[in-house]
Amino acid sequence: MKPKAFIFDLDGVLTDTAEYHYQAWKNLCKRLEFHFDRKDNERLKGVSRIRSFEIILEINNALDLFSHEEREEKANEKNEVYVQLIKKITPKDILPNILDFLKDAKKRGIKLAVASASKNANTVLECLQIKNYFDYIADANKIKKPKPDPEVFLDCCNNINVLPETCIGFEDAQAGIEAIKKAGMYAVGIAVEATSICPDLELLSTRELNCETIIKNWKKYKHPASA
Ligand code: B16
Ligand code: MG
Repeated sequence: MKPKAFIFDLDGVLTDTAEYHYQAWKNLCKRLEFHFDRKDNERLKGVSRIRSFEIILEINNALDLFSHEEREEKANEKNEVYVQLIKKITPKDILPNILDFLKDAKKRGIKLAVASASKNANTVLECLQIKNYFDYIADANKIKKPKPDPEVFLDCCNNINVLPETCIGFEDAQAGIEAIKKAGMYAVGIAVEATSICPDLELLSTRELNCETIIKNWKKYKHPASA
């Protein structure tokens, strides 16, 4: 018995784009004369683009300042800067051990998918040159409810024809762990900050990813659906 699929978050799991998101938001915040620092940026991990801008407005007590359309406009301005910045991404930006882990999983016949909140996921995967490893990449433009809703993980399961309880999800953000658990999947957390919902297996970094160990832990796990 082995898991049928591994479903990965992108930013913070396969690569680290947080710095580029930071620079792009910082650029917008400077123009708007808003406060925004690296600690604030931590709160945006795994959060959708528009929700990220709302968090920045909350931090600056400026929720009343922009209409819904204006918020979209500002978030798009941030994205234009972000799109320029991610052009710099190369295979060197793949996080440690990820490539070996993907290869090992593929060899074992485990399907691979990407469940990212990022509408730029395809571009990032192309720059990393790992797009071909995946059987399915969810399109964030088509996902109606952002993480912590399980929609993006369930969309992956549907498209690769597997049941969630046979899958393992990999995430670095609290909202993502919550989404995986709500989808009914086993959750592996990678360098997740203190969370209210704990992953089933916690790793300090991608260096600790190992198919053998993860499958062994997954087998020991008593799935709520089978309890
Ligand atoms: P975009 P993930 C998330 O990706 C990022 O962690 C988050 O910081 C970002 O705001 C979100 O994607 C949306 O990204 O603006 O490119 O659509 O962690 O779910 O892979
Ligand atoms: Mg992430």
